[in-house]
Amino acid sequence: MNEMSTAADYIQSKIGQAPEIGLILGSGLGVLADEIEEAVKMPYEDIPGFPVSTVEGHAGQLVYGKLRGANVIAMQGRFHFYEGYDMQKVVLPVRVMKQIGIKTLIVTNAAGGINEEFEPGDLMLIRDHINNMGTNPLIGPNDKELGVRFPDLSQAYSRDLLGLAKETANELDIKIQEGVYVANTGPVYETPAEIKMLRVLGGDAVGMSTVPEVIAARHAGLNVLGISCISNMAAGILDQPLSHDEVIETTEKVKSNFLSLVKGAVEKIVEA
Ligand code: R1P
Repeated sequence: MNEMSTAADYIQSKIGQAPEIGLILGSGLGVLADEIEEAVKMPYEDIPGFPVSTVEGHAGQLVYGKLRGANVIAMQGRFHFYEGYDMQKVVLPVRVMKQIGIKTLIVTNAAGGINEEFEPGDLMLIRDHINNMGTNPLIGPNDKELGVRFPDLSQAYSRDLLGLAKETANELDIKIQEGVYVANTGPVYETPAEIKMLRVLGGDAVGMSTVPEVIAARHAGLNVLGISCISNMAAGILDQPLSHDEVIETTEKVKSNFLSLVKGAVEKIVEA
């Protein structure tokens, strides 16, 4: 049995009904998993073949249960390429979540604002992305069981889900931005010159995750909703150094809007 099926079997032995929605919770955003009711928690180290989280703000467990009446499974902590995991490992959880039944993936992250109209603490719905990582999780032999050789990414982020999330934000009176997420490998934050370049290329926010997961999700036919928490302005915009502590502090401040937006979107996805 392959790594994916072994992990999926383990998770299925711990949970009830198949989850409809998978969530990947970014730096400092794991708090959403605490809202899940009737929670079944599975530490990554107990799941066969799973990597473990090494980054602060990433608890390192899967949480299954009910959110606004929907069966969901959330990754409280993700895996980043810069941690030393190869791309196959970075996207393994997405494939496992697909195997256990999810149809929709809500992917979240903490990101630096490139767009100067943004402010730290803003939430940005991801309209599109730029893969600036220099690699891709689909490199290598294509497993036809997972998806096609040449996946179409012309609508990597579902327009329907984007509309539904906007509607949710409006109803809840939550300020919302929309834009393009650029993924770099990290772990360094960008230089001011790189940020200038990314702005010219059309980027609105920058981070070190999400894009590999979204590529694997689209390959697997999942519908994707992406949400960035603008945790700081990217290098060179404000005259101050960047730090992961600041990232975590901002996500803490934006917690209540983030929780309301995601829960509201989940409710609408299930109703749709
Ligand atoms: C840097 O502060 C970390 O925060 C973001 C970056 O990608 C990087 O890992 O984390 P998430 O993308 O996991 O939210």
